[in-house]
Amino acid sequence: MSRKKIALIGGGQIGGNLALLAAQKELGNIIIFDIPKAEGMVKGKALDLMQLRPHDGYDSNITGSSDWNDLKDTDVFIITAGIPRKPGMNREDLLDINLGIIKNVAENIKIQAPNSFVIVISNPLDAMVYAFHKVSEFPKNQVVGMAGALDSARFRTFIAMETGLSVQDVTCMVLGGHGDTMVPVTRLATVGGVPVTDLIPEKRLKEIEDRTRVAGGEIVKLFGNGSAFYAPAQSAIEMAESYIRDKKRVIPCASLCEGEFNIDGYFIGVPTVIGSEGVEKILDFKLTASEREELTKTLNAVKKTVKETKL
Ligand code: A3D
Repeated sequence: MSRKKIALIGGGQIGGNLALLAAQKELGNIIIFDIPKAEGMVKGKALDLMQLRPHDGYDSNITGSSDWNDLKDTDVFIITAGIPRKPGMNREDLLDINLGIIKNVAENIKIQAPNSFVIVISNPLDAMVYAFHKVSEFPKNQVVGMAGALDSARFRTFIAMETGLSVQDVTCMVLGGHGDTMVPVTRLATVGGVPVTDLIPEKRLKEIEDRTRVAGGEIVKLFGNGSAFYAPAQSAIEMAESYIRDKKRVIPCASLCEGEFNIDGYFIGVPTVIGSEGVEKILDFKLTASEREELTKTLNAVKKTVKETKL
């Protein structure tokens, strides 16, 4: 079986970490792609990563490029091309610049690899994945956005920190858009199968939910320049791995809903099965009245940003 070809569009903070993690998991051969001005940077990162492999013996090949022709017949794209937030900015402030970039990337991917599976990370996420889908005209199973995987990992982290229990045993999900209106579904969060509502007082749980909603901003403030990159990279790698190894993991992802959760025509965070067919299924389930209300609120926020794309 030949190795998969994985292209990372954008070789900045997240892109470099994606390359490292994909190599460590030996998901395939990796190309870090960026604009011509950054070609030396991505070629340098690729060479540096090549020289890390002998220690643990990863055989993935890693290269850098700014030539779209090198990406012909790529199996998996992970897109981080664009600019990240600075303190005081919200994700929507990135729309104008990143929209132009995503459109260009979508047109090129359509030419080079029309059968590929595409994971979008660039912000504002829900609008960028929508734009990619519109411009590329890819079937909905081939396009997905990474956000819920990260937001849920943040929620899990805060619950583990609060209880002092292993993060490995914390299960929970965050639904909705990748913004301050996201919906941590606390009712379904458990530690080793025990409901968190029995482990953490309600008031404290509310504070953890609130911290989860603004967890990205908390890191932006600390950095002073740029946004989180380690956890976002790992979250996207989990999704890519599930596709490449046909694991059929259930991961909250921005998937195109066509009736699920009464949402139609929008990419938004919902529990998604990722396997060798890409987005294989959305697992719809019954929400409580207040969860439904929160989901409507987050959907309205997504709709507003999507409208601004004029697509
Ligand atoms: P950064 O380190 O600036 O890397 C972005 C890279 O994209 C740079 O190297 C640019 O040169 C490159 N780039 C710009 N235009 C193009 C183009 N047309 N083709 C190819 N490459 C291009 O940013 P980062 O890696 O920290 O973040 C990347 C994006 O991810 C930003 O939009 C962030 O807001 C977003 N992000 C999303 C999440 C989610 O959970 C959805 C989390 C963290 C960051």
